Amino acid sequence: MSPTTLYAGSSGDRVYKSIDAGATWSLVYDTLNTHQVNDLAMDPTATSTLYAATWGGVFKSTDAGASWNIVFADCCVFSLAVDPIASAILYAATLIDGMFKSTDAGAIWTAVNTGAPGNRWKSTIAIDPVTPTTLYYSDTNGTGILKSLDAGASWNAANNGLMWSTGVYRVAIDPATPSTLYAATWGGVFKSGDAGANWNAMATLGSTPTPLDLAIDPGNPRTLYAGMNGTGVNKLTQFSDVTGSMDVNGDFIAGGTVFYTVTLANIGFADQSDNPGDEFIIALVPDLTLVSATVMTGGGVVATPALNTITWNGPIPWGEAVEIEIEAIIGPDTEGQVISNQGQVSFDSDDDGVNDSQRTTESPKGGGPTTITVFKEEIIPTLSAMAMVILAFLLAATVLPRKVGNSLRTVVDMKQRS
Ligand SMILES: [Ca+2]
Ligand SMILES: [Ca+2]
Repeated sequence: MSPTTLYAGSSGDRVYKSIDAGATWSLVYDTLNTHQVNDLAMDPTATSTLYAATWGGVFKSTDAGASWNIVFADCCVFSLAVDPIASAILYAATLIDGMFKSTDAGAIWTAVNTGAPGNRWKSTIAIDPVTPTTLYYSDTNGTGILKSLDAGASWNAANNGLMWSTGVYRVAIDPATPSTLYAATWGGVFKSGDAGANWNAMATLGSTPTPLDLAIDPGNPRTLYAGMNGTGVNKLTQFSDVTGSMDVNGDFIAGGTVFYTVTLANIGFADQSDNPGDEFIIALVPDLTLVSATVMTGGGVVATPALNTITWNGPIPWGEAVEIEIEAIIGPDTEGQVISNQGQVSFDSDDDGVNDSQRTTESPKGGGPTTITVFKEEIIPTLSAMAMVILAFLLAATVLPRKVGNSLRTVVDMKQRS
């Protein structure tokens, strides 16, 4: 393969070729001239074989673009995909008639639209580079993204979480991790980490202007390029962004046992690694005595009772969270006091393997430090006594229903007589 050889399809009816990595371009063939070229595809195993998706159908060249022959006549073909492993298998997405497939390098084409509606404007195909029987099929006026797991035989919607799912210009697949997808939509760029089952908006690539196309940097799949409507290309490098929240439950009395639940959530779009230093640390205030710490979801937690300190180290994949539970005992002579704690989260905001950013944990009950107000002890027996009275009343009512009924009837009878 010659990575300095490029082909470009033009809406002004031409295919151009460059043999110097794009420095100069020449018109390779102009008999496609009544047919706007919407997409070009290359056979990965025979790079002189090219396919062009046009307003007149699919054209094929076997001589690196010198000559072209029509192999599939259709009013409007928007995009093409070639199976990267079995390169005789082709897909063509059309406007009116939906998706077509050829298994013989373009000689015969068959519609493959089970579960997919026709009439799909600006429809595109993305083919999984590792498992080419997995395909994504999008458009801007229909049902958004459809996914096939059986080489186009059937299609199902894959739009969960996708705002403006009816307006999808492109699905791009991370070549290193094909379960990671990006979608350029009317609502901006979205990312999926689970092969299209769920989508999350990437706020840093917004919807104004609309992203019309996407490309992933093959050398660094964290870097995306988005072609924005009218304003050129935006570059986005994805980083991790970790927040911490800390809730507390238990007996809020002197000597009572309490449990803190710490949640470290990676709300960014890159994985947080286990870098040098602690990703989380908290030193409990002296009114608390640390008992233990447990991590529920990965990484390593260390409780050091002598220092009243807990640390956690580990990775947090993007979109995921880690939960740590801390058990402690409230100290004596704390009645009426407010006990306040806040942990510190560290993360790598620029993907250089060094944690450079810190955040403090926030209480889910309104933000800021996580607080306990220690009850005064005399309140507790009062509440217990009340509970006993209610229990005794309920037991009595269950055992003596008939007597209660008679009393009620007596009251009613007396009222009727008066
Ligand atoms: Ca670490
Ligand atoms: Ca860093």
